[in-house]
Amino acid sequence: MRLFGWGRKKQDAQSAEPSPAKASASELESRVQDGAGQDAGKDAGKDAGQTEASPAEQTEARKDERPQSSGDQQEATAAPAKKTGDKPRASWAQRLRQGLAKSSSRLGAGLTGLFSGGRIDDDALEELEDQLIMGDLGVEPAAKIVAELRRQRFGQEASDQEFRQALASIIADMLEPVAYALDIKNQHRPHILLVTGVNGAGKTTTIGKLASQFQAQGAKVMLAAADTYRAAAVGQLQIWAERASVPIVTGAERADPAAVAYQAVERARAEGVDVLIVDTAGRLHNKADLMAELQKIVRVIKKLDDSAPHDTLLVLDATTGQNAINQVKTFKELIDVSGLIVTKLDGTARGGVVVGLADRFGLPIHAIGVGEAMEDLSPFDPQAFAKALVDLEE
Ligand SMILES: Nc1nc2c(ncn2[C@@H]2O[C@H](COP(=O)(O)OP(=O)(O)O)[C@@H](O)[C@H]2O)c(=O)[nH]1
Ligand SMILES: [Mg+2]
Repeated sequence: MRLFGWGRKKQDAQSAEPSPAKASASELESRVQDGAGQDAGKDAGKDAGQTEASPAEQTEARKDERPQSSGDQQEATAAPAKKTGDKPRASWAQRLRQGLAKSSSRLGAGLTGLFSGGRIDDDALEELEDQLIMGDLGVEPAAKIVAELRRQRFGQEASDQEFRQALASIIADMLEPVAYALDIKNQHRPHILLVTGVNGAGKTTTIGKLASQFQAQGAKVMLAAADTYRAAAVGQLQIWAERASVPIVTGAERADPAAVAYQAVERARAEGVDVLIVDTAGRLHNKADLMAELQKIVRVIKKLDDSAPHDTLLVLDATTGQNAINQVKTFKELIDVSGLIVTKLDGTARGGVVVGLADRFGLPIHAIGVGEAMEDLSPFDPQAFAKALVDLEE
């Protein structure tokens, strides 16, 4: 049984719309029965009183409290999909377009000169390849895209719009195989997400966004501050925990991160937490240190749950462009990365790197971030992404 709307593969999302509400209702019932609901009250504050309300009432209650708990930022993604599903999608599409504006204006400007009323000939394709490489898609993906466009449309005349459509559809096809929303099942409780990535990649911010979105969908969430390398890192996660009204497990400064993770798993189990998200340090003295630390965290978590971590996410900063590719290579050597989240697509013209990541590694891309607010993280939608990237209107 899948618990959360967020946790379903995109392909399932349309067909199974009403089920998450049902699932979380029975889930909440069983929580109340086993007494875990009361514990939630201690830490998660506002959610406690809602465990006995009907799902509909909970939805309303959450909507009402949103502005108080975290500013007015959660509207779009926090609204449960069962309502209509349309509005949040539309506003995400807008934010995605705005977010990708720098990338698409770089690529889009190049395309405009290329294809206006022209024919898809050798010159145009060659120029397109250059534009794609300059747009940070990477040399190989650029060559593949051009080869496919050549195969489909060589010699044809096409309007600017038709060129962009053909291009977007080829790019979307390349992205489709890696577009998996995070698949949180209640088969593991807690479902443990280990979040890794270099310093500044956006780990803590992403954890905060995930926590608030899971929470808004009825999950009981807990955070673990296992980035003990800098005191500020714990404080930053604490702020996100408060904003999302979720409990957090911390240790003293320079505490053993594995010990923090261990305590968090113990407590999450005792309290019937659905999703435990573990923050980690991204910068230690050297690569060997980092590997030792991450592996120790994993080892210690496994003592309590052999199947954990259930997801090992690598957070990547899109502004680093092709360097993101190197980061994946490095982290794959350090730890068993199960999926990627790409952040800061709003701050860069290098959004094309997402295509390179998809093509190069085939690792799931679970979500992308286009800003610092709660709702600026969303499951990765290849069609919308490809269209926004080539500056094609919906
Ligand atoms: N513009 C933008 N900034 C982001 C995004 N994600 C994270 N940030 C910012 O990037 C900086 C580093 O993020 P942080 O979560 O602390 O990274 P960490 O070191 O990996 O935990 C912070 O200032 C965040 O607000 C995003 O999607 N867009
Ligand atoms: Mg951090």
